[in-house]
Amino acid sequence: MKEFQPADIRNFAIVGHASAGKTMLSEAMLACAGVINRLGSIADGSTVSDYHVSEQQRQISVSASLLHLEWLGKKFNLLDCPGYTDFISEGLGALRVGDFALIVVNASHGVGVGTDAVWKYATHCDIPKMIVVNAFDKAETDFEKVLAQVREHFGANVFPLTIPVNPGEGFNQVLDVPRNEIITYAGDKSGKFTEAPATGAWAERVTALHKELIEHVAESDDALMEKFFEQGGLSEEEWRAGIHRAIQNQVLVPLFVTSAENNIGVARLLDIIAKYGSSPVDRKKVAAHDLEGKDVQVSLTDPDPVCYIFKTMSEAQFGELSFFRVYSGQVKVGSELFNTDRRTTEKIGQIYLLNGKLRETVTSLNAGDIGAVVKLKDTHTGNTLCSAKKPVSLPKVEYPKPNIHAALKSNVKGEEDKIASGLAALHHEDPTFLHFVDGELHQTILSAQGELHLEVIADRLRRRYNVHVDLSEPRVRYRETIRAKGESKYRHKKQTGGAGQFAEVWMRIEPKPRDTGVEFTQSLVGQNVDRTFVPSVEKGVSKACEEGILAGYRVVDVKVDFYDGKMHPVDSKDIAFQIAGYFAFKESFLAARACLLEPIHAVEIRIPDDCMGKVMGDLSSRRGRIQGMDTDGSFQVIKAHAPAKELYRYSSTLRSLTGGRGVHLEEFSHYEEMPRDAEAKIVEEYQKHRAEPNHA
Ligand SMILES: Nc1nc2c(ncn2[C@@H]2O[C@H](COP(=O)(O)OP(=O)(O)OP(=O)(O)O)[C@@H](O)[C@H]2O)c(=O)[nH]1
Ligand SMILES: [Mg+2]
Repeated sequence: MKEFQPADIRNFAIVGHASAGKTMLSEAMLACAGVINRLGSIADGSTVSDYHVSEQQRQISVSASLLHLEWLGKKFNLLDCPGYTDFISEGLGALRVGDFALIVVNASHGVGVGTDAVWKYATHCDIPKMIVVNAFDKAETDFEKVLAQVREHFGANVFPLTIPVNPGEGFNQVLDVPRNEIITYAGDKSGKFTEAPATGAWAERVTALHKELIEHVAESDDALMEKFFEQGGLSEEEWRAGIHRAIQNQVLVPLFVTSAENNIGVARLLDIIAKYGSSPVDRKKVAAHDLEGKDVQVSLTDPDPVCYIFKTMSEAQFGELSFFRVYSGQVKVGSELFNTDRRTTEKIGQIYLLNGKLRETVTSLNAGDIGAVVKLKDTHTGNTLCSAKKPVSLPKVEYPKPNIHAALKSNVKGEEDKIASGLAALHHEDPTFLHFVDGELHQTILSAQGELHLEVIADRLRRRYNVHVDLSEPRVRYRETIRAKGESKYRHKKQTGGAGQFAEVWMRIEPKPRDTGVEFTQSLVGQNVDRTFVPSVEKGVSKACEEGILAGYRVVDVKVDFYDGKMHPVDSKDIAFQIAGYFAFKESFLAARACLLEPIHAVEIRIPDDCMGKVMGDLSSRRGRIQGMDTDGSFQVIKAHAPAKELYRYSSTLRSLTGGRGVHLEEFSHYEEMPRDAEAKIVEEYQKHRAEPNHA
């Protein structure tokens, strides 16, 4: 492939709500440019972009794919991103390295929650947007309605550069506003087209739209505005020169119509991107930090190389691929770059240009370009690679916190190490999920962005690391405590065979305030018990507290006093007092109105106004207690306390209650006594489990 200078590169993220047609649009673009001979399909799992098994099985995108093509002498780097918010990290990384966002809206479904979200993220990344309304081949699509809805969400600057002439079945004609023409696309999905001047009503419409377009363009620049008023319009040359800037400062948000499935409307979209779309030159300088954390700028024209790793992915037969964008300088095969975040040096091996899983090698990449390298030693998503002479670090993408949890269980013994190293490797690829081993409950907890995300992680573990894992509801960390005083005089005596054992422990226990733990004291008087046995008793008590008594959970908030006992001159020894202490505590505990405590989480829920009733009703059925409420525009923010047990997969519930518009955060707050019936159930399950012959 030939070399491209920054002004000839078009980097963009194709984003939008789930199933808008982003992957098909990417496929159609590749077909237009001749990268592929015919369009693949989602149903057959034959698109270039969705080539992973997890994508083909589910018929959705799970991972952002890097694709590239050449159009009108420009190199396009497309990043086809998943629409499901479960895989938001992919879109965030792509928007970060894109020079603009191509937001796809499904003509039948209109603007969805995912559309609003990506608009917001693109704005946050400070990149311009273009909009594609796709699938006008579907019956009952209404262009005016979608346009009005898009404008309602994203403002009056949204302006159609193309309009469907014959939407519905057989859709193949598009009114082209910049050209004043009707474009007819070929029926063979090749993307080829013929042009004819607009006539009749279409001619009138396009003339009016054309005028409006020129006004938009004129608005983007004071000098153009002046000319516009002086001349009563702009010359072709003038408005064409101004359109790029109008898109840059978003005085014009261009909207296009397509049928990706039939490759209609795509070729002219490519034309406009090639001629007027953002290039790396539009963001010549980006903010960064030096090694001391001071603000610096990386300039496109600096000779020293600076790259940002926006994605890493492990591929069969290949090892780990690191996807990067060059922000300055040139990256060459064989060169050494410094990883500022890890403080290590990496040697650049093979550099690849990708089209999904198809790869071609190049020897270097210029500033502004996007590619991938393999087998870096210690470089992960979010790292900066640069010249060791001038180390800088580009700001990392901020990912949302995971808020759905599951326990990961292996059905085969001895796989723990493989699972742990697999999870660590997957986490480097996808920082939006977390994992940790809960030593207390002996389970591995996976926290992710949604149920689908959890499943995809488990799938990847199974496939790549050949382990047999299942997801289940995580066990909850209950606690055990008492509500009254209790006591015991426990005698431990063993005289069968060998040396005997004797110890008697007299103990009193009483409740302590919440979150104060277990306190062990002794108030022995006289010589009934040798003081050397106090630590033995304490050890026995600690063991009982750790094991739990009612249901196998740790004991908390109890004051224990060892106040008297008995011993035997020969048979009393450390182990005897440990055992006596252990059982004395258990006895007193059961005599002290023992109960379970459950963890309560503080949740913050953000939902649209119209979902209040449903969400509040659901919260109260989960034993939630409202702590406060706030308004944020058309959203309500509810703060509440709810038992952890009741919040299992709450993010999925919230999504379905709010049509995907609600989000929540949760974190541990405190422990509380739990309702008797719920407690009885847990105790019963524990007893049943203990009674099983093989229980460990
Ligand atoms: N009729 C029609 N169907 C389309 C069109 N574009 C895509 N589809 C279908 O819509 C479904 C979703 O298309 P995708 O291209 O996978 O959509 P996406 O936006 O990439 O979806 P995610 O990446 O999973 O969010 C598939 O069944 C496509 O065949 C179109 O222009 N017309
Ligand atoms: Mg897709």
